[in-house]
Amino acid sequence: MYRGGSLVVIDDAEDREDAMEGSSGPVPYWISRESEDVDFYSEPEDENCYICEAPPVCPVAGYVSFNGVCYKDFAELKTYDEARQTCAADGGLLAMPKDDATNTFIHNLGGGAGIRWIGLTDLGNEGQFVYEDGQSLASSGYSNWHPGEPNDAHQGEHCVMMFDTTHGWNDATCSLARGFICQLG
Ligand SMILES: [Ca+2]
Ligand SMILES: [Ca+2]
Repeated sequence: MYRGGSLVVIDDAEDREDAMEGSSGPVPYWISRESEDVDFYSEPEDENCYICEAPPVCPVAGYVSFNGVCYKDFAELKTYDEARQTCAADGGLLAMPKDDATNTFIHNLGGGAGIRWIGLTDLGNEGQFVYEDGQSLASSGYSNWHPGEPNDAHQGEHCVMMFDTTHGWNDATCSLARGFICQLG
């Protein structure tokens, strides 16, 4: 029932607000002191009750869950390869948005406050974009290219970034230092 969480006493609405802060999904559980019945979401029946703090949804600090995948926005500027290594150090990959809801979610993680690398390149074959997990963009059924992109401009652009204001995608030079988004799982 406790799923590894710890118990804290909730005496009033303010405590409840504190306990709920930062939680997402079906946590925490309200547990009546008298009955110990588990009651998802609903208000406790008696004023002085317990709440079970669920363990973190994501296994690494700073990550936020969306549709079962944990994402984290990094504002620090890194090249695509450096960004990929940072994600790998957390046990993950650069974020791979494969639908509009996910694309919007990860864009909003950083508040749209900067360009972000996502986990998509055509480093293997020019024009054939592949996600970091090996799935081809063509087979994913989704893309969100900014108008006029990908254009493989300059000396060749093989790494994909998400623009800050539009969250449209642009192929860009992999050695540019930009923010990035990682995902776990
Ligand atoms: Ca290219
Ligand atoms: Ca481009």
